[in-house]
Amino acid sequence: MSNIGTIKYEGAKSTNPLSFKFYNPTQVVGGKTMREQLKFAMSYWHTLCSGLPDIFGEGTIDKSFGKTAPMDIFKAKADFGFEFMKNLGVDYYCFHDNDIAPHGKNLTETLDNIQHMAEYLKSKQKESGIKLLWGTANNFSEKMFMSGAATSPNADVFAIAAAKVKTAIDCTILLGGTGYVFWGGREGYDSLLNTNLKLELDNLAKFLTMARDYARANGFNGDFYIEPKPKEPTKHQYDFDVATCIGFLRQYGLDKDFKLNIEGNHATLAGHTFEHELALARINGMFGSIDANEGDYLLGWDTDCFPKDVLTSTYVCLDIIRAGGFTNGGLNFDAKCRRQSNTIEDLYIAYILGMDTYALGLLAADKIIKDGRIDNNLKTRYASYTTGIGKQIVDNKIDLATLAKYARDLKSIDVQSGKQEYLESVINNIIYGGI
Ligand code: XLS
Ligand code: NI
Ligand code: NI
Repeated sequence: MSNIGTIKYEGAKSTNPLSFKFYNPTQVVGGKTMREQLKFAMSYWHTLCSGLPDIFGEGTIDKSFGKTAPMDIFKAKADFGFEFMKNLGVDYYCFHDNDIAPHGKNLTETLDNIQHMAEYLKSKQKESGIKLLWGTANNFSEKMFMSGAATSPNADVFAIAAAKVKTAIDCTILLGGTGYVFWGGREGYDSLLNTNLKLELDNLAKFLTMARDYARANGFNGDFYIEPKPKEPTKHQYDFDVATCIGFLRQYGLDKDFKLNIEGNHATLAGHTFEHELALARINGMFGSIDANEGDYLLGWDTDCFPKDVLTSTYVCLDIIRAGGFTNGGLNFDAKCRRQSNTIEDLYIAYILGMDTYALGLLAADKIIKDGRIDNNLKTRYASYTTGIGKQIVDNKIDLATLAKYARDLKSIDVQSGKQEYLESVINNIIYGGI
């Protein structure tokens, strides 16, 4: 246990690193408190498990929390995690099956350990009021998953993946989780020379369908999420981006049960902005949950940095508000400290950074909506679709030949400025106007 206590809101003038400067949980923004709007969650894996290794070197922080026996280590992780969330006022967490319990000698022992620890987490939830946002299964770390899980060429691996997902779903139900995530892990391929693309995609859909049916039959009413990511570890991940996932889910009839868990760093790896992915999910009714993190401009992989970019958090919060807020989802910090930030204090400060960044984003997004300049400009820009020929197009009241005749009779047209720089300056004006 650390000796760091409750983290309090001290306001922007405070220089205490262990205080919130902008995140004031009880402050009402847009009709709800910041705490209700943002629904922060702790990622079990980065926070309680990762020792921060990289491909050139071992971990720099020990996360065994002073214990040696495997089960004791995992209980200590849970104890620390719940204290950590309580101190920060983080109300939710997310986990992979293997994050919460030690591996056993075989699959049955491993699954028993996971179930046993889920009971322990249930008691921790009960005494703290902290809730599970979503659960998932790690079907990518072990050697047997090297060629995928649901898309493995080996049917026995498919079966083992199914067993793990069944237990992870059971635990999610036990813990009252409102979501269940599938991140594709190794569901993808590196070479077409050894890949049956059609069978792999069909199998992936079959796997998700079975998981959905099992969970629904066993009382899970929450949302399933696919978490898009374009590459890493495989060259071609099947869940590339939001558009690809929506197409896949619709093709296989899964779009009623599945939404998307959108991660900032995955969006940028796919060549999109975070807000593009969120907006596309939203307009398709598939906005679900958020993995809040960011990449590094100079490194081309999933660096999972804690969010610090207020412009991005502003755009993300605008989209959360436009989607009507979270329902079953929340804002999970799928983020880790840099390898050189290897103390428990660094971990607290990293969460404070992320939470303050999203508090600023929420405050700015609320101001942008109230200010009205951005929304009004958008309305004016598309005004030609609200009357006359434009309205007929929108209402499906006109055909191509009639449009052609209309076009020939036009005397002049006036395509107006997109005013991008003006709008960007409005955003700066709103965000930094108080400096
Ligand atoms: C990896 C993913 C992973 C998922 C959960 O890049 O972000 O952490 O969120 O499996
Ligand atoms: Ni993630
Ligand atoms: Ni990621």
